[in-house]
Amino acid sequence: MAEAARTTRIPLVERVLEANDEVAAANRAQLERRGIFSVDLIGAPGSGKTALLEATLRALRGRRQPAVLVGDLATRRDGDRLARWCDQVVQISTGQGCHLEANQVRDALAEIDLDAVDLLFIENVGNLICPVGFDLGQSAKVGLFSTAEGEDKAAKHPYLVEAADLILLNKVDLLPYLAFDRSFFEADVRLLNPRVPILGVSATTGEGLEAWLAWLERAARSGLPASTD
Ligand SMILES: Nc1nc2c(ncn2[C@@H]2O[C@H](COP(=O)(O)OP(=O)(O)OP(=O)(O)O)[C@@H](O)[C@H]2O)c(=O)[nH]1
Ligand SMILES: [Mg+2]
Ligand SMILES: [Zn+2]
Repeated sequence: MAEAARTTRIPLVERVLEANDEVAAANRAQLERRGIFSVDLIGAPGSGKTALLEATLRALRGRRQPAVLVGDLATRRDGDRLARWCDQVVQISTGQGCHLEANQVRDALAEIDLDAVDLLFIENVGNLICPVGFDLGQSAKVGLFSTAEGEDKAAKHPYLVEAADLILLNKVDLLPYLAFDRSFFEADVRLLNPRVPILGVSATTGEGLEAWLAWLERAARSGLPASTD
C-alpha cells in the first residue's frame, strides 16, 4: 500500500514542476525578446524586500523604466508602497500560496505595458524555501538575507544560496546592536556558492545601495546567463 502511494505521488509533483517550467520558459522568451532584465527577489518575511525595492526605485527614477510584480498571501500593502515610486506595479494575491509560480507572473505581465519597461523586479512571497524551486522566467535570482535574522540563515537555506546570482545582506545599519558576525555569514555563503557576489546593504540608510545598483546595471547590460533553477 505504502509503495503504491509513493509511486503515484512522485509523478504528480514532477508534472506540476514541468508545467511550471514550460510557462517560465515562455515568460523568459517574452522578456528576453524585449530586452527586459528581470530579478526574482527572494527573502524571508520582513527581511526588507519591499524596503530595498522602494529605495532602488527611488534611485532609478529618470535612469530606468522599471516595473514590479509583488506576491503576497494577503493585503495590497507592499504594492501600495511600491506604487509611490513606480507607475507599473502589479500585486499578485497568492491566497494560501507560499511562493509565486510562473503562471501568476505570466498573468501579471499581461497587466503591464511592457513597451515602457526595461527592468522588472519580482518580489517573491516572504519565504526562503519553496520560491527557490519555482522558475518564473527571471534573468537573475537575488537572495536577500538580513542581519536581524541571524548569521546562520545562509547555511540553513543552502538551496537559495546555491541558486542565487547575488546575495544581499540587508539591515547592515543594525550590526552594532546585534551579535551577528558578518564573516561567519560570508563563509557559509562561500562554502555553498564560491563565486556569488555578496553585498551588504541598508534599505534604511542607503549604505551599499550604489554597489547594488552597479551590479544591476552590469547584469542588465551583460545579460547574465538566465537562471533556470
Ligand atoms: N533598520 C533597518 N530596518 C529595515 C531595513 N530594511 C527594512 N527594514 C524594516 O524591516 C521591516 C520589514 O521590511 P519590509 O520591506 O516590509 O520587508 P519584506 O521583506 O518586504 O517583508 P514581507 O513582504 O512581509 O515578506 C520594516 O519595518 C522595515 O522598515 C534596513 O535596512 N534597516
Ligand atoms: Mg514585502
Ligand atoms: Zn511555497
